[in-house]
Amino acid sequence: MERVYLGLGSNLAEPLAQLAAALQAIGELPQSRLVAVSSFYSSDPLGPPDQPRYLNAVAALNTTLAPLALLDALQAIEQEQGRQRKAERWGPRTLDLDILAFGDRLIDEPRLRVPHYHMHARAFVLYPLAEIAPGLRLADGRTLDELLAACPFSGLERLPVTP
Ligand code: PH2
Ligand code: MG
Ligand code: MG
Repeated sequence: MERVYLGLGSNLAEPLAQLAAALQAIGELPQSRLVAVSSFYSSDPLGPPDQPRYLNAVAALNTTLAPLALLDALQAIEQEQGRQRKAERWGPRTLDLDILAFGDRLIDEPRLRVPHYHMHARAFVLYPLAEIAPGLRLADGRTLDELLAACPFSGLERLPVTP
């Protein structure tokens, strides 16, 4: 079993329902067990500003799936929930599922880089991650505490209730 951390995001078509459905689907992945889910956070859009606010969360999964098999399964969930891949970088989306960390692996492949390449600068990833993985050390040696210290809690609102 390896411990995987996943970032969830949505800013289209009822983000709350999108994340709830995604968590349900993640909970049904083969060879895997969903072990924790953070609070949900409303966050300023990163990227083009003319898009709705995002709803973000982080989940922890134990799995024996290989990284690319997990990526395939996550992309199938994104597709199932109406994800349309567009050229626009960081544009709006019904569902985005990102592998943030995968055990102690460093992965650098065309389809997958782990630890997630942008997570260090994203409050909407680091603060929910800290709820469910305090003291985490990434495979490249960086600690979550270090990353948090360099990433202010800004543009972020922790929502009181998680469905
Ligand atoms: N995801 C993006 C682009 N911008 N902004 C926020 N607040 N949250 C996201 O999850 C997000 C984003 C592309 O993955
Ligand atoms: Mg993303
Ligand atoms: Mg993504």
